[in-house]
Amino acid sequence: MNEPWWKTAIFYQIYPRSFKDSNTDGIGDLPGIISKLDYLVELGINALWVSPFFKSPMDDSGYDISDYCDADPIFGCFADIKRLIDEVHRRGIRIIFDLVINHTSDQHPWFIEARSSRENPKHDWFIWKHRTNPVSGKLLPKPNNWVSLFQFKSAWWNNEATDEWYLGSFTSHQPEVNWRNPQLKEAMYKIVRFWLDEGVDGYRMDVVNWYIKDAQFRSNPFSFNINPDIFQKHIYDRNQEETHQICREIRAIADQYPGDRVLVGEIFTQDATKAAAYQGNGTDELHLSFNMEMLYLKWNAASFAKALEKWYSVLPVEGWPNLTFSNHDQNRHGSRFSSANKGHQLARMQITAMLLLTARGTPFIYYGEEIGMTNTFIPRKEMRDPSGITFWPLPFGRDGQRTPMQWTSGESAGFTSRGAMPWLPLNKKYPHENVEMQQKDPLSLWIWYQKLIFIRKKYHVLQTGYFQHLARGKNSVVSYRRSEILNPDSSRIPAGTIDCYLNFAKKPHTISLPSDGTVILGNRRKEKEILVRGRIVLAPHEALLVSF
Ligand code: TEU
Ligand code: CA
Repeated sequence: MNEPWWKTAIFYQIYPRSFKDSNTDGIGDLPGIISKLDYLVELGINALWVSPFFKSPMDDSGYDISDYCDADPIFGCFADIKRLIDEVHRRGIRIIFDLVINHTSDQHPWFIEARSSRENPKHDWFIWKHRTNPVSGKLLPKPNNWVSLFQFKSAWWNNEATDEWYLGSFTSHQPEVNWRNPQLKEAMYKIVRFWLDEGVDGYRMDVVNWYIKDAQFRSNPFSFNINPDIFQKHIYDRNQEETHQICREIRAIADQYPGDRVLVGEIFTQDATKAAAYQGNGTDELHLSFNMEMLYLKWNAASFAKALEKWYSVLPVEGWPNLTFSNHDQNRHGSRFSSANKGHQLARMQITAMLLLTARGTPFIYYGEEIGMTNTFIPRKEMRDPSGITFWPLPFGRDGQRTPMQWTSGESAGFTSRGAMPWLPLNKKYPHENVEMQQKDPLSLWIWYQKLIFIRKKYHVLQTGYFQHLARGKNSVVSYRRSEILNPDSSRIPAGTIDCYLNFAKKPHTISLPSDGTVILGNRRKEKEILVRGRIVLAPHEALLVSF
């Protein structure tokens, strides 16, 4: 089989501030990540996406970069980055970095230069509008109604030195670059090449669909949707056609390198069709694109099935799906799918893990989901995320899903050393929800993830086999078949086929097994148990994987 590695890989997202602190300042860092690579090997992970660790004033926890080619001192130094790449590769793991090129930090030298005068050669590298009428000197109205996502006011910010506004759609500290300027483009492409030259296996690309803005800067029409649209239909500040050209150009750069470098786009929209569009014809734009719809699902079998079906149907024929339920921006699915009943809580996490790791598409695990981490309540005075502070007391802050990894039941959950203060409060549940305890408990979620990961690696059909829906959420059951043959006939199931049955409800449900099978993994049945064809009663919240 000659599949590129990223089709069969199991990704794990690390948020560097929160993974492991190595030097007692309470902030996770690169040496900390390196010290936990063997942990990831044990779990079975073979690809990493590391959120930004580059030089940054941290106005958006590192998604505001002031030097793309070096580490921020709080995370380590350049040599640590090189060591991370080497250590990861030595273990047969791939690694992708976060490419944040829709905007820079306002402390980036490019912006400092650009804002100094209208004549500066880099002035046009950012997006500007006149602030006052050149004749009367009177203040002009804001150019349009575009809003900054994390400050919830106009996205146009004052620059005294040039008497202009610049555009910053996240915070005022994240000026948007002008992708229509050829020199800016070249400078960004140099950065793209920089880490590829250093051996990185690809990029997760931040807010790809925001790169290009409407040339006429028209105002967006009104929308009723607050999150993520903040009351606007983003037809002029997002998803502009020219963005696809940039994707093609970056793809062409990646393709010049050996070893199947991968581009994974964050397409910030809940519209799967748009997410798929950034894979172009399946060979000319991004290799993978996140479908954010999966991060907003409620605990409902029909909506899971519908979202999956939609995702598979909108991708280009040569495109490839990826699946994820949590990231650093959205509430952890341990909380989104929470249940008051503790038994159900574990089962729900088992069900989503089984779906993530047995459906078709490259899985992305967010650090801590393997132990069922949930969101942490963050009091106002301990908030770090600008959006949390802006919208408080509305619950739009993102700190709650970024709290330190829970390694042990000891002091500071083993995240930092004795006496050090973690940068965000620890989740109070850590004394009984942590890696150390769960690794010893054969019935824990950690062991469940580990088993699923090894199962996915063992059975090739789970990686690249066809996907056929059986029950699309009817009676709260999602079930599907993975097979090397397209839509096999239920009366003649080819050997090597695997079925997955997931009961989302707290009541049992009877299904019909097409043929005698063997339990590969189940949360209500023993492994290797033989199941006879015909009626089978799925227990409440049962997750069952059967091979034929
Ligand atoms: O995210 C895009 C983004 O703005 C949303 O995911 C947002 O965080 C969400 O609506 C909140 O509910 C990317 C990064 O992933 C995010 O961390 C950055 O803050 C943002 O871009 C700016 O770089
Ligand atoms: Ca540290």
